[in-house]
Amino acid sequence: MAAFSVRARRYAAVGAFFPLVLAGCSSSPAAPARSADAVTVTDQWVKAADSGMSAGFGELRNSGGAPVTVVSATSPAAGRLELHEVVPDADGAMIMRVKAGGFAIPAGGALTLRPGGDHLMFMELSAPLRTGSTTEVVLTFDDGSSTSFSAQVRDFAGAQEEYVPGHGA
Ligand SMILES: [Cu+2]
Repeated sequence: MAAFSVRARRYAAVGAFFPLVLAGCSSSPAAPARSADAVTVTDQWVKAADSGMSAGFGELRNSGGAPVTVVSATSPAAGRLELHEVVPDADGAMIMRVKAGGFAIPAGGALTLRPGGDHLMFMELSAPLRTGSTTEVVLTFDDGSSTSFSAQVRDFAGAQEEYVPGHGA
């Protein structure tokens, strides 16, 4: 009777051990990293505008070991955001359009959003973007993760490329 009791306690101890092992696995380094956790945004700003469209810029740095892609963006300042590139049209004039496939950031690399290059296009501004104010932006990646940042609104006379809707989408 006494021997049986000892064995029963030993089984109970083994049973209690397994859930701890499983819990440990779920947080192991082999678990896939979220794109949003690998990306930091610096030098971010948005061009001041009274209505219509504006554009956002900054540096997106990917500290991860795998490439990541921004596939969409939102901001309370605009009805919608588009991911734009600037390219020459058939006549050599610089135009902007939706960047097919989104913004890819190489592993360990960076993508600079700047006037005359890739940028976040603010469409259908919900209110004037006043110099010195800030606005929130959320970037969503192709793995479904997202990161947000606050961008300062600045005066800027450039970034007047003609918009060609429907291209590159
Ligand atoms: Cu644009």
